[in-house]
Amino acid sequence: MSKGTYYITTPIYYPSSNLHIGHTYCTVMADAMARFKRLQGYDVMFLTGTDEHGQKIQKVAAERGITPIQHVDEIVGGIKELWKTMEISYDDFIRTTEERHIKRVQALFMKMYEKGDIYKGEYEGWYCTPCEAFWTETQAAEGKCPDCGRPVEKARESAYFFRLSKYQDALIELFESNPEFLQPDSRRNEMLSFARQGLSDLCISRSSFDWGIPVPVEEGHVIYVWLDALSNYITALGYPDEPEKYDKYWPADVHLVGKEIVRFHSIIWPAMLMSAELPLPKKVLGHGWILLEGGKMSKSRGNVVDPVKLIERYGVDALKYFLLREYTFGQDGLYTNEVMLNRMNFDLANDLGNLVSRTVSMIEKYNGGIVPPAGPEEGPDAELKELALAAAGKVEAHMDKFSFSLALEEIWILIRRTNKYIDETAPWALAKDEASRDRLMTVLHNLAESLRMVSVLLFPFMKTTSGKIRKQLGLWFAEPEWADLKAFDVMNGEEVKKGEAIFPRLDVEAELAALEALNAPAEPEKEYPPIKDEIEYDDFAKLDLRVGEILSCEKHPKADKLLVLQVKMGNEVRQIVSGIAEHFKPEETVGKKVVIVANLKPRMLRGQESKGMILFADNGDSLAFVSTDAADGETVS
Ligand code: ME8
Repeated sequence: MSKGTYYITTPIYYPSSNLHIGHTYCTVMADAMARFKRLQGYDVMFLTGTDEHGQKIQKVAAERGITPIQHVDEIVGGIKELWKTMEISYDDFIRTTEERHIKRVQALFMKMYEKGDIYKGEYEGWYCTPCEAFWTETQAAEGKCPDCGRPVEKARESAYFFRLSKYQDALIELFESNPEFLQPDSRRNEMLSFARQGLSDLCISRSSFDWGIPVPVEEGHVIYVWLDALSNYITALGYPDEPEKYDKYWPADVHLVGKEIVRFHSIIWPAMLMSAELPLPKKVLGHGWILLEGGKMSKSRGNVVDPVKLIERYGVDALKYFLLREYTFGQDGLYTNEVMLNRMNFDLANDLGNLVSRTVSMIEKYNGGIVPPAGPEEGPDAELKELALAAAGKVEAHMDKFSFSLALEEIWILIRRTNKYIDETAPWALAKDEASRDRLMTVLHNLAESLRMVSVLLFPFMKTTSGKIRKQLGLWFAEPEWADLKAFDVMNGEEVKKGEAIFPRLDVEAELAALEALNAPAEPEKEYPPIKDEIEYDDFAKLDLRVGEILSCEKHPKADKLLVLQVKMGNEVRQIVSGIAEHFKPEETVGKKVVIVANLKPRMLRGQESKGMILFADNGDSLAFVSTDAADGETVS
């Protein structure tokens, strides 16, 4: 029986370039929560997607020399591939360039317009292109964006405005009367004081570029990208024209967002919904950033951690575990390879990996691979059972607060206790004495049971690992259910089968070196001069290019930069003066076969005649010969 609906969203990502580990952090949390709620019996709707309009995307596409849609199609393909690799269980993926979204954003705009909350005016302000955000004079102090610190530009245009100021009191009332609406508290206090300082009306259209959703009431304007993007949370549900899912899932239980976009989600979005007379989301949760030593990850600074490389090396679950376990929700945290590798080694290879392999091996060795039934309780049995049976409730309580790290810690308390149970009961010693056989069987049963519980508890966080454990325990036939955690003594007669180590031990030093090499910032892309204007074939055909062999070469007597070369070209030897003295010594040129522009009008260069020109490859700093094996005198065409 369904426990009700649960609607969770991630931000929709900008497909300006590929996503880094910081972006995956939010999606991994949302995925864990979605799976957790499903496991508990909720009817879950998990939405993610991409935010594809706006000046920034238009700019990036133009720089790449392709259309915006070509650009976003390519990047979005990569993002979907990444989520597939990471086993992200989203129920829908909304792209803001989809027709279903466009028409519904326009419908929402009209609803707000007809309410009288949208009016036309003139906008002048400071605009941060990378953030797509307009700022007031005080906000953009010193000409810098208060979010990202990059320079802002003055922008002025005739535009449509949303009466955000009208909703100021309602928003203050919302933050004050419903502290749960925005968490953590630090963010709520920040937004409360932001709202109390006074909200200006918001400019919600642009006419300086066209990559956006057209304003339905006037041509030549596109809807501000944040209005467009925020609407995704209801357009994906079919609002307003196909309201079945909307009626079922809205209002959202939670919008998970990064701390820098809390303002958009807790002020602008609720005000838009109030204007359209729609219910507000139940909760907005702002998470912290994953930082690198030296600051925030940024593609343009070349300091990003690529999740794909980590997954290829350590697997999806190791990365998910690390992200969920290491960082405290709401706070910033530092990423280092070392911290990650230690987590993988201590928690995954040592604690969990060992428990699985020891348990399965001992059941194989001491009972022919069959899980024995429960037996009389003795020694540490009661404590182990109690801990295992209490785990579900504790994990639930932490998950209610989005404390993923503490939820996992709770599971690891059980894992570590079970490992300790092995040491305390010493099955290898029991196996030596036939009289202890019953006790040995009870111990094996309890180990299998505890591990079964662990496999259920882990399922929302590390689905594949949970599956591997269950397969080794002979539980492959059943998907785990939360209710499986209610009883301890249920296993009897399952056939265990040892598999590969679920998390092999890592050589931290060697891995550190390998990761260093993998994540070394790529060389900045070299810039090449643009291709010159097109010419006709006839223009090209006028050139007479020949192969020549350099017979001798000496310095020009009167010019430091010039060399004087004698070049054999078929039956003729001619003198060519070339400006290459800074790049080659005279003797380095001798014997080289080169391409010559043979019909270039002869010129006198500082008193020496030059008949033709030798071609070189030029990388801006140095020259290289364009050599050939062909015989001198042959034509090049
Ligand atoms: O803001 N650590 O998109 P976006 C943690 N399109 N989170 C990080 C991070 C890091 N190092 N870097 C980025 C947008 N993020 C809008 C959203 S929603 C209607 C529109 C998070 O691709 C960031 O905090 O720039 C944000 O929540 C998310 O990635 C998307 O960022």
